[in-house]
Amino acid sequence: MKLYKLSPSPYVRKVHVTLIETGLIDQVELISGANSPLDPDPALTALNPLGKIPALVRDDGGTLYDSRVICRYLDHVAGAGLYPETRVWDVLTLEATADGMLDAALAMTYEARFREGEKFWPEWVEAQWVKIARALAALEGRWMSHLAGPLDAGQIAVGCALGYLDLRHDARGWRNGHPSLARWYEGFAARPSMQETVPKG
Ligand SMILES: N[C@@H](CCC(=O)N[C@@H](CS)C(=O)NCC(=O)O)C(=O)O
Repeated sequence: MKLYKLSPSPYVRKVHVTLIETGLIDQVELISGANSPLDPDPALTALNPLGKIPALVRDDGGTLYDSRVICRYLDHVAGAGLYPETRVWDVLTLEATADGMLDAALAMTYEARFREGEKFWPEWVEAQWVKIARALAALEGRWMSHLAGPLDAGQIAVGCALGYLDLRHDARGWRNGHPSLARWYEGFAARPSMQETVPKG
């Protein structure tokens, strides 16, 4: 298998952590490249018409995207039980919550990177942060017992989302008002799979 990646992408990190946790990491060639919404890599758009990473080329030549599809596929191949049948809807909802946080956080990053000067829209950026703040409150208020349970794909997604907040939106201080979540993240971030995939730059 081949995984198209870009170093600090939190969606790629979800897949990378899943590869390590499922023991499939040695079966995948990691292909690094540059990518941008304004100038997508043609090699990538040939695989994923949306021009987004991660994209996974399977051994039979078929390509999978996005991170949720790839993580579920890898779990299926490895039989790792990261989407356990008994609580699959909770796991998927938790993963969707974390991915939604990432979508909002990435939109904030892109607003600053691609819409400089007069195009920059602060109210819209704040509206994205409000989504993240509501999700943080939901994690702290409703999801802590799930997060404390056996490893699953929802936890991996939350870990990668919080790691991305540290990387790009540290000044927002997400830990304030979320002590249980901050404690959980401290333990989760110490996992070898998280340590090996710490984003750089
Ligand atoms: N829902 C997708 C999101 C992937 C995504 O937005 N990746 C970013 C990099 S962090 C990207 O490739 N952006 C390029 C673009 O938006 O055109 C997933 O979970 O894989």
